[in-house]
Amino acid sequence: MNKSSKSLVFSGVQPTGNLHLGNYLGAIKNFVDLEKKITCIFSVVDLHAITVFQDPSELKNNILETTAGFVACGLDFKKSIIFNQSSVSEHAELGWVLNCISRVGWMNRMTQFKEKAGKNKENASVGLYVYPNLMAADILLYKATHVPVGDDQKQHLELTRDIAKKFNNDFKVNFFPIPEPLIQKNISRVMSLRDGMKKMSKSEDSDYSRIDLQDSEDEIIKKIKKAKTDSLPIPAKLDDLKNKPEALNLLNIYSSLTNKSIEKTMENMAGKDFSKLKNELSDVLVATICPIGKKIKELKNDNQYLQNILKDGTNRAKIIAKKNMDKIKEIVGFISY
Ligand code: AQP
Repeated sequence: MNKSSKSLVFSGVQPTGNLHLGNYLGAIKNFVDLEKKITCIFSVVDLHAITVFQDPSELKNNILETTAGFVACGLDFKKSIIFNQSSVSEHAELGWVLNCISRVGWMNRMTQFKEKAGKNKENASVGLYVYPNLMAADILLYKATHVPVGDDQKQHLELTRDIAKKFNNDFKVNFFPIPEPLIQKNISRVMSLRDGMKKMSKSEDSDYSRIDLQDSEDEIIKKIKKAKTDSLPIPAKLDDLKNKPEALNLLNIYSSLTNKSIEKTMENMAGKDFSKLKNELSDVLVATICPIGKKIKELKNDNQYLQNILKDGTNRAKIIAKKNMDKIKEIVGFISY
């Protein structure tokens, strides 16, 4: 990562239910490393969550629970700005401006909309369709230079870069930096434990497809035991896992949690049964995830504490958002009073 005094990280997580191992390894673990080196803004992106209907009282709980998840995973809310997106109205304001910069043809290429809307796309919300423009607004509002995300968000990041370039070009300014994605090298996409071709996700029906950060030790052990693998021993070469996505996924998860390369893990595990890997993986998952889950549960008992974190973060985010939005309005040609 090329760091300069202007470097700034932005990333968001939707409050749509239990955080899972994919959110942790693909995004939040990276946030914790980054905040040690660079100014970071992390948002609980509630405006994104409502692109699919959310029960209002559940949404409130989920906003607080996601905040608890950030803190439990090790984020320092005194250092980084942690806030919920809807409390800084400039996100929606810039989202509209960017709706007018972004092109319908660009939107139509977004694969996540196609996946999420499925066959029923005529009935999907317009918000779900223009979600990537709001994501671009989240990032560009703070003139963020780096965005840590899972591999599933890569296409939206590319769109953000196109929108930033088009805005700068249309208005003949050099206002928005072109943000760089920061995608975990050793594990960019954690896959479902039941189907190695699908990403681990909150909305997948089967609980056995994912490890939630609040799972108990027993649940983790049971889920890993039931995870799909291979009847043959672990091969020595990565190439031999080409058609075995579930087996590769478990090895990737284990490598990421133990901070080893997949090649090193395979060197150590070659010839052993997958049951051996499953035992070791369960141990390392229990050691990593259970303390986080315990902390989330503790923090959830103190809503006021969590609300204070969001309130303080909102005040700090608003200062940057207002300053940049005022400038954007001036560039676009609006009159502000
Ligand atoms: N399986 C995954 N592997 C790696 N990274 C992942 N992320 C999500 N799933 C995986 C990353 O986590 C961050 C926050 O994701 P999000 O909650 O904002 O949205 P999402 O990608 O829509 O998460 P889900 O679990 O898949 O939710 P649903 O089921 O509601 O769609 C992002 O950086 C994302 O890349």
